[in-house]
Amino acid sequence: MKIAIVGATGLVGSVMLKVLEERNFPLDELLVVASQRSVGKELTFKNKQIKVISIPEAIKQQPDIALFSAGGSTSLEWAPKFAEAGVTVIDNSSAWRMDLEKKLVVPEINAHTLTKTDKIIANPNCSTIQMVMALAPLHRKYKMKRVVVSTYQSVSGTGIKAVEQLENEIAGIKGEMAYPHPIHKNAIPHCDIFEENGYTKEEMKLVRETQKILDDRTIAVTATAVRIPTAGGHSEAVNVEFENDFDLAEVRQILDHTDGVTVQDNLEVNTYPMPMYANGKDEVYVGRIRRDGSQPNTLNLWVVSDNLRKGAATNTVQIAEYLIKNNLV
Ligand code: A2P
Ligand code: 11C
Repeated sequence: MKIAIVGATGLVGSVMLKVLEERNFPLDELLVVASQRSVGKELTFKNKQIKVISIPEAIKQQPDIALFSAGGSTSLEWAPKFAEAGVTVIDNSSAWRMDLEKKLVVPEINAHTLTKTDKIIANPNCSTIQMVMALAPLHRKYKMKRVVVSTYQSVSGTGIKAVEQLENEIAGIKGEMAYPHPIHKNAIPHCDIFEENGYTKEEMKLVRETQKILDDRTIAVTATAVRIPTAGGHSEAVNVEFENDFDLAEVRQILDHTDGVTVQDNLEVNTYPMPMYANGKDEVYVGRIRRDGSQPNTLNLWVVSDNLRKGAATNTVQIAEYLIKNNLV
């Protein structure tokens, strides 16, 4: 397999390199691709130096799969050109997620819908992936009616500039601002741009992408997305109302048996998921599992995952692994 990473010098791109290195991925050749300003720069992969190439050069070299994480406008412009050249694109931007012709895939949930004709496959938003990983198995059993989610999102979700803003503020250095406000010692209820309805785009991704991945437009979702000064992962307080009643022990058992989900929930020893410990891991951690006593059939969960790994790079690589394993490229 010849794989290209488009956006290989970026935050997610560099995690894609790491994830490919760690897994037993069937790789014969890796192309690392970025903007013109990075062409010729060298990146390390499996102790070897690989030179960054441009997008047109990458198309010429005809990879089997291109993993894109170079922003929405690059995806909109270039993903169709790769697809026309016969390359399967797995795109981590928001460009194609809600396109009716494109699949939005979390492998543990809906990879079985993929076929050979899917040439541009969308990777969901990080905060959606971790939430649906925890909710999908419960939805199958109890049928979800409504989800109320509040997120506590890492600065790494915004990109390198935001990580630097936090580091500069901690060090007392004046630098470029990625956010309209300081993030150190702060919580900013504003992730991505505002839409006309007063919600942010990040909040609406949680609504629309959840319905698309679970293939159920009847699930009501409402979200508040907040940026906090952490770097290790996103956290989410999820309140979910089901059509059918549940048993808490059974909920734990279902989550315990879900691939990619780890339950961390032992109050006696103060065990619950936290971004500091999710950092660098591929799992989605679920804890604080408890019944919402204010209305019937309703559950509260706390869900944490490394947004750059399962929320982005790992999920993308898992889609590629699925395609290869099932002869879909
Ligand atoms: P470069 O490093 O050359 O700017 P991040 O998400 O961390 O901001 O990274 C974005 C990634 O997308 C980087 O690898 C960046 O490359 C790449 N990128 C941005 N714009 C383009 C473009 N027009 N063509 C190719 N790659 C791009
Ligand atoms: C954040 N979820 O944390 C965003 C980052 O739509 O892929 C990823 C944006 C996206 O700000």
